[in-house]
Amino acid sequence: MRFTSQVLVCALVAGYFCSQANAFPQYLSAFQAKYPTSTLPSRMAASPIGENCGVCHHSPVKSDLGNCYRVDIITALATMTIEQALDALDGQDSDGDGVPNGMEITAVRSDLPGEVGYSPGRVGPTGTDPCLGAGTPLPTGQLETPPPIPTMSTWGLAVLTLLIMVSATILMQVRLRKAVVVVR
Ligand SMILES: [Ca+2]
Repeated sequence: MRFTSQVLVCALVAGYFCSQANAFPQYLSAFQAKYPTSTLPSRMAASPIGENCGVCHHSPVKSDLGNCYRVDIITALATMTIEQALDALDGQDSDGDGVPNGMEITAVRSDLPGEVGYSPGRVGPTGTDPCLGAGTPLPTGQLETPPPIPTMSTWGLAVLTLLIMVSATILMQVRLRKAVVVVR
């Protein structure tokens, strides 16, 4: 009887961990299906993190809360599927760096030719996680906050306006001179 109970408990525990282990590739597959151009998973595998699960997890510890993106995914999964959760989080900013998740994941990396995507759960030049869980999060060692989109300063806009006005004035003068010559 005791032996039977022990076998049952072992089977349940093994089943739990198997289901947990199987869930991760399923979630990663859903991520890759939604963002097929992103090279983030393979870059996480090549980084000090060492595996593509680092998109969400603190490798090698999978049982902790994970990075900011995973925190949001866990919350969303309470009421929806992984596909719906990824859709719902696409426009949100999980790591609080000012850039929506979907935009981070699909951004072309000017600093890494051929690579696409920043981490939606990590920030800064080392890829640290502002939502630190209980594990041992390794930095990516790469820029994980997209550089700000360059915007034109007020002075730049004023100079551009002045150049356009001067160019238009010169063009009008040239056309007027040609018109005068034709009339004469
Ligand atoms: Ca972000």
